[in-house]
Amino acid sequence: MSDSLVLATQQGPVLTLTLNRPAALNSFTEAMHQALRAALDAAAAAANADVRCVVLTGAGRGFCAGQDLADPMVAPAAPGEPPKDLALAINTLYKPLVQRLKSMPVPVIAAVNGVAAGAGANLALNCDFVLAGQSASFIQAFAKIGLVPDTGGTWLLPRIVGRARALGLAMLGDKLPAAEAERIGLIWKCVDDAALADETAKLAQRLAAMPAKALAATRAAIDGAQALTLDQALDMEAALQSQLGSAHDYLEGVAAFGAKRAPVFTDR
Ligand code: T3D
Repeated sequence: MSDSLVLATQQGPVLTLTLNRPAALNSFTEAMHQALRAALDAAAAAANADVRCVVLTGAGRGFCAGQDLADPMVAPAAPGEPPKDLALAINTLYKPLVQRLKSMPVPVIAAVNGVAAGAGANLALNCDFVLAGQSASFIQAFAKIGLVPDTGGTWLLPRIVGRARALGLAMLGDKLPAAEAERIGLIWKCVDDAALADETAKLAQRLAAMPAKALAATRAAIDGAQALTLDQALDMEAALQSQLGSAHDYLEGVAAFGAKRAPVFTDR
């Protein structure tokens, strides 16, 4: 297998990015962060109309074990040396990664093929869909090493599963099996391990044929509405419909409906 830290393969309009440090459960080094950002930036580039859905997954038996705790950027300083400031990694690597995911012009699916721990778990939860194999699990590992959930965990967890479960997951750091993650609404779906690739491909191809611009606006609206009053949300919806209603995909969607044919969406 290639020694690239992020493998990119494209099948039709679906780009799959595979985190590729299997010996360390695809934990994040600074270099893997840079490779993933570059791949996501390239997929998002306005000129890149070929990509209409992105899948994130991991090589080997894990999805991502979060920060590589041995990476020089974060590994505890030697005695007598000044402590490392972890905010540097957050501000320069994790925060931009979350912002990149949330501003992708196309849907992003996490295909969680094994353990997703710490920032790896929250990387998955920042995607639009999380599909997980039966043997996968989610661990908010931060408290076990004296940290708080990051990579958006403090924002995401209570919104997805409510405060009680958010605190339970974050303070105990227990392994949450994929089936239980689906049951409590933390993820979209848990499937048999053997079916994960096929189920992911089916969902990705389906999303790729949908109106990307409307899907990206839907993500922004659903997330953004969390901080709005109902009246503000109604105003935001009106503004978005105003923009989308004059775009090609709306005209195409309505025309296709009237003609009883499949629509061909191209806006991005
Ligand atoms: O620090 C900052 O910049 C702030 C940002 C923090 C973000 C974070 O993500 S903090 C949380 C970091 N992640 C963790 O604390 C998880 C640590 N890993 C584990 O708890 C376990 O590895 C797992 C529960 C994820 C999986 O357990 P298991 O038994 O299936 O596998 P293993 O044997 O523990 O790991 C396999 C190998 O991967 C092993 O290497 P070895 O001994 O075979 O050479 C292990 O050391 C390596 N590995 C796993 N996780 C990490 C890692 N190496 C470096 N960093 C890791 N996070």
